[in-house]
Parts: sequence; C-alpha cells; structure tokens
Amino acid sequence: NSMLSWQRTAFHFQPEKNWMNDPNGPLFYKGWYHFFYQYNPNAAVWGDIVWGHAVSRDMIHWLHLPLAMVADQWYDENGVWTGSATILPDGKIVMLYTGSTKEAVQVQNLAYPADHNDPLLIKWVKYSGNPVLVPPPGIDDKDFRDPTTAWLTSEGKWRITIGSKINKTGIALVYDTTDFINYEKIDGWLHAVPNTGMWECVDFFPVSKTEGNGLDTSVNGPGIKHVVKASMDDDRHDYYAIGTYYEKNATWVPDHPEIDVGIGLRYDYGIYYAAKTFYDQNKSRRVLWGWIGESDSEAADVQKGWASVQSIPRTIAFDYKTGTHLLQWPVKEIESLRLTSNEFNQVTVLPGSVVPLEVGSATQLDIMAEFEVDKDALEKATGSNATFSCQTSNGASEHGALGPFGLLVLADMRLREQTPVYFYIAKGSDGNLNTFFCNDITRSSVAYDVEKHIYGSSVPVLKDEKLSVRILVDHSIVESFAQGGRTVITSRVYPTEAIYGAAKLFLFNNATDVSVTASLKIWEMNSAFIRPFPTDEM
Ligand code: DQQ
Repeated sequence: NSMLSWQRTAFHFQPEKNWMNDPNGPLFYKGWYHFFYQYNPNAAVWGDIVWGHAVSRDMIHWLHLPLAMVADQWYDENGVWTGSATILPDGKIVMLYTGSTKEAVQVQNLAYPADHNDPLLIKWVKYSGNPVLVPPPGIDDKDFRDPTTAWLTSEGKWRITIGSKINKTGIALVYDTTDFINYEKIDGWLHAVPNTGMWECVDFFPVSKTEGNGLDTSVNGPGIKHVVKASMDDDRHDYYAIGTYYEKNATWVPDHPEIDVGIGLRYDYGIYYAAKTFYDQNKSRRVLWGWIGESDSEAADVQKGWASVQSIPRTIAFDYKTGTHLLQWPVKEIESLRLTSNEFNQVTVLPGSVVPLEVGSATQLDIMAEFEVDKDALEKATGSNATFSCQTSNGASEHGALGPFGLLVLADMRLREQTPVYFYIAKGSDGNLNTFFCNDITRSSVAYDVEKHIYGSSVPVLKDEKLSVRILVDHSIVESFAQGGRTVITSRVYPTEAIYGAAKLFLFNNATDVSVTASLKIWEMNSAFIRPFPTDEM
C-alpha cells in the first residue's frame, strides 16, 4: 500500500519495524552518540518491552545494534523499562533502569557495559545484586519508575530522582548513593504538585542564566537555574518548570508557582512524550530526545508494521530574553541534510488569500519563515478576544481580525487535505496583544480513523521581534518551532492525497483586518542513512 509506505519517515530515527516508545540512556562515548529506546521486538503495539540500541556520529545517520537488554531476569521479566545513563569521572558508564518484575512490581536495576573499550558498547551486563531499589514504604508497587541521570552533591555523593505519586499528588523521590548499589532515601521529595497524578520520566538538569551552552548535570552555583520536567501519565504530556535547587535538603522550588510542573509550560503542544535530556560533552550542549507517537488507529499501525518515531534531537537552553521559557532547536547537524533551497522575499499575503510556494517535492522540508504584520492595522484593530485558545478555536478556518496566518504544509492542489501551522494574534479589550502558535490537523487527512486536533499555545513575542517559525516536514511528521523554539508543536499527519508529488506548500492568511508579509527560505531535505546491523547472512 503506497499510502502507508509514504508515511515512513526519511530523517527521523525509527527502528526497521515494530513498536518504539521512550528514549533511554542517551549518551556520547568515544566518538559515538548512543541511543537506547523502549522497544517491542514482536509487534507494532506496546508490550514485551526491551531496550533497542543504535549509534551515530552525528545523531542524524544511524547504525542499528543488537538489543542492549532483554527481559531475562525475574526483576525485569515483565519489561525492561525506562532508564538513564551516568558517566562517572573515570569515563565509565552506569545505567539505571526500571524493571517490572514478574509480579509487576517496579524496581530499579543497575547495568553497565561488558567492555568499556568497545566504543559501540554492544554488550551490557546486569548487576548480580539487582534490584538495587524497591518501592519504599507508602509508595505503591506500580508507582516507582524511571530513574534519572545522577548528579553530584558538594559532599561528593551521587543523587538521583525517581517519579511517583501519593494519592493524586505527583512527586519526585530523591536518593543518594556512592556506589550505585546502596542507596539512602532522602526524606521528603525534590518536588510535588497536587492533582497532577503519576510523574513518569522525571528529568532534572541545570541551565545557565547567561550563556547559551549546555551544562553537565552536576554543575551548580551562581548564574544557574534548574529545570524539573515530568511526563504526566494522566494527560500524556511533558511539562517543565524553571526554578531553584536547594542542595542541602534536596528540594527544588519553581520561579513561578502558577506555572509549576504539570500545570504550566510544556516542551511540546502536540504529540510528544517521555522526553529525556543528556549533556553532550562533545559539543558542550544539552540535547533533548522525545518520543513521538502515532495519532492514527492501532489497526493502521499493525497494518504498516511499525509505530512511533523519535523527534529530531533538540538543543535545549534557558531563554534569558523571556526568563520564563526554555528554547528548543533542532541540532545543527540536521542542516547537513539540506539540499537545494528556494527563497521567497517579502511576499504579501492579503486577508483571505492563499499563495502557492513552488518548491518542488514538499514531503521532506526544512522551512524558515518570518512574518511581518502591518503595524497600523494592529493598532487600529478593535480588541475583544483575549481569551483565544488554539484548542477551542475553529482552527485555521477561524476569521479573526489579526489571524490566523501562516503556512499550509502537506496540502494537495485543491486544499482538500492541508496541515496549517500558523500564528493568531488576539487583542484584549485593554489593547494588549497576545500571540498564539497553533497547528490544525483537523483537515490533514480525509481518513476518518485518525485523530483531529487543533494543537497550540501562546508564544511570547518581545518588542521589535518579528514572528518566526521553523518547520521540519518529514512525511507523516511536522515539527514546528516558533520564536526560536519558545513554543514547539509536533504532529503526526496521515494524508491520503497530499503525498509524494502531490504534496504542496502554501502561505495563507485568514485574518480579516491585516495583510502579512512573509519571507522564507525552504530547503528540500535529504534522507538519512539508518542502517540495519550487519548479520552473517548479508
Ligand atoms: N514508558 C515506560 C515506563 C515509563 C513509560 C514503559 C512512559 O518506564 O514510565 O515502556 O512512557
């Protein structure tokens, strides 16, 4: 079926077949980026979870390796679940991961490479004394999972956090260790937020308030803030908050309690979950990986034989301009896939119009676009709808005074199928402007058995900033970054007609009161090499 095979992506990481979920233990070692992931070797649905493994020189081109860990012990018989890597000062690696025991109790286990001289780290050994941690008193057997990368305390101990919940309060438990075998539970928790439910895949890392480079996980001191991120099992989104870490009592306090973890900012407003960062000591940056699931039916996944992809790895840093947001941006290496480009300068898009952009094939693109809105019109517009929200709006077919306007990706000539990525400016009765960034997938596919959402959120736009967006289109994935990565939306789309040569690109403006001027540079993207592990038969 050529429609299903078109959906397979060209430059996003995915296994050759079957189901994948969370990124696990990403790290850089002896010249290679290692990526592990939750994998079902037997089917295109979740289950029988083991650790897949692949290596890369640049996080773009990959070589698949044999499974790193399988469910072969009583303490992980029901699944080798999510975990994280820590690189010790002597360069050795320890991996902590959650095992689901044969009784489905969640325990933490230790593993390490069999041979530290092997740059590919092909063989992994599980510690003979596993498990190293079992659920503590007061914590349910099924609410204790996903250990983080460890960081050092000033006393020289390693500290980790593990997600859990008590009643409906999501929490992050803290443990100290010197040897990764024996652990001391620290009273209380790193952080807790009522009514957020189970916290999965907690991440904790420092960001610099002044410099764009990333920080190794143990770095602390003046000029540094700490981020707590948790994946909310209840609503299946990744939430973060920026705050202050108090090492002494192992707690963290958000800068703005009203946008605390689970109730404020998200990494991504589309389909994106269980993300994990690592410090890339090769390029002094912090890199974020995230799992992008499917929004078609399970039957379709089974039919196509695979499910899920990983996001393009993103550098992640503190946005010192807003002081409230993180900035996410595709790693520089993705630019090595750029082929021919097309530029469009100062294209006027009148209210109610659609403008085709001739770019040849439009299924693998890297789009950079800037929009300027007529200033006079912004001033003159009468305020009203400051309560706008992407989710509850009419999507791209809304006709507001000052939006929506943006791009239609993966659209067919007749616009029967289209995936709008756009801005919407709302003016309050107080005259203040509030900018929203949305992605409407309600018309991405004429198929009925796919999810139809309008994704999005507000995006801070500072004085004298133009509106800007970067969009990576890769067959069934659209990853969109507004204002340098302050607000990000990833979607999965399943067009039936706007595929292969019939996939086109357009500008649109459905605002009633403003013209916009768009300038764009658009690259066609090459495919990445994602190679199977050579076996004897080859
Ligand atoms: N996925 C893993 C768990 C984790 C969840 C199991 C998050 O360890 O909590 O596949 O997607």
